[in-house]
Amino acid sequence: MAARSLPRAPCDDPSVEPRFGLERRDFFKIVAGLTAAMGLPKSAQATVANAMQTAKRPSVIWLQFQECTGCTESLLRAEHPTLEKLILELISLDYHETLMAAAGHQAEDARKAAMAANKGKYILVVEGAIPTKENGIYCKIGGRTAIDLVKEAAADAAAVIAIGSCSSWGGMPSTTPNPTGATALHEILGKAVLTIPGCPPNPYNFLSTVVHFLTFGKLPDLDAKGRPKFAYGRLIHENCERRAHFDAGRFANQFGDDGHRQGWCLYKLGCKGPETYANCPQILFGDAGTGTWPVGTGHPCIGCTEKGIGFEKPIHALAELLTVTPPTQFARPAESQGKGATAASAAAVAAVAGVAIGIGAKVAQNLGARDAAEEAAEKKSAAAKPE
Ligand code: FSX
Ligand code: SF4
Ligand code: F3S
Repeated sequence: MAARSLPRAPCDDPSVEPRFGLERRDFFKIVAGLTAAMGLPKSAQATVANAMQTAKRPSVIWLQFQECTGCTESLLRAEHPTLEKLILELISLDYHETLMAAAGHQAEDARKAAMAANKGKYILVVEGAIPTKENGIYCKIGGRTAIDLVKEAAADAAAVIAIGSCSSWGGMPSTTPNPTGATALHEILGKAVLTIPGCPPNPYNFLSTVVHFLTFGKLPDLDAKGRPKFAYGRLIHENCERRAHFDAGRFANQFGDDGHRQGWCLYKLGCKGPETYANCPQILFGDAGTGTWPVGTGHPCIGCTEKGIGFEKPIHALAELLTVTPPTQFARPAESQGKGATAASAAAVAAVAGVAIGIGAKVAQNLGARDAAEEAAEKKSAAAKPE
């Protein structure tokens, strides 16, 4: 029987990164990934690595209101333990209802103590929407409304992060008819906050945001909706592995049909990738390898990061094509497969040769006229030939 070596404590080995219990090689692989995910140049890797190893862990107070705890679950139940470990080593999670052992008055005291001990310095993370109808009675903790609790906690926070779509823009609880008046965090606070939408959000984007904060002492650049540009700057459609099929006009028309089985584009099944900003195809989910994101598994993106799309727009409804590229670069999504050339496809072919639509159609027309003229000439000469 082969001898089994006993596992060593990580810190016994000088080649091991002490803070995270990782081999240095693995640690630097993660640093390289995070640096790239934040859109920073390779030269920033050393600074990022240094901050991750030495920066003081910021205190984080995490509140949960109208939600399904999916944000927390996605953070803690990564297939591979590295992500969760990294996050918990980088921050000091001083209050989190799902994770703490305390309950009742003890939990209330723990929140107040954590806020007092880190006054003005803690990061407030809010998961879940905040109900506002009937003065907020639909979500109360310890006898106080979510509105009251979140305003109190935000007053002394150094930074406020809305994690998940519920907190970022209202998410699932805010969908029509929104019986509880579920509202986004920024509307309750009356000021902009950093948002990490997604239902659930990708924990890698939370980790990158924290690492950015530790490395540069400030939050990353945000878009108009408060989302880190490094994570939400591009449409899913721009980075989708099925994009070549879209461009070539190869679509799944039904779940389980030939196109679906072959991994073709899911646009006609209602994929919202063309109108949804997120980095899902680049960073994937669950740290479990390739294909681990909705479209990768064969399901259309439902636009879970986008207000007005996720949970509002029917799953089968066609997405608006937002990408600013010449329209003739698009395939003919409205055309059914297997049909012969149409005016649109003739124009698309002409556009590939760099010709504008109008001229393209003219070229196609001229080609047709030339063919007809050649055919007539051939017939004429054949008829003129002696028997
Ligand atoms: Fe659930 Fe979070 Fe969705 Fe909402 O994620 S995964 S309903 S965004 O607040 O817990
Ligand atoms: Fe990918 Fe959806 Fe765009 Fe098709 S429509 S390329 S599946 S993002
Ligand atoms: Fe959500 Fe679409 Fe990404 S459904 S997880 S934004 S692929």
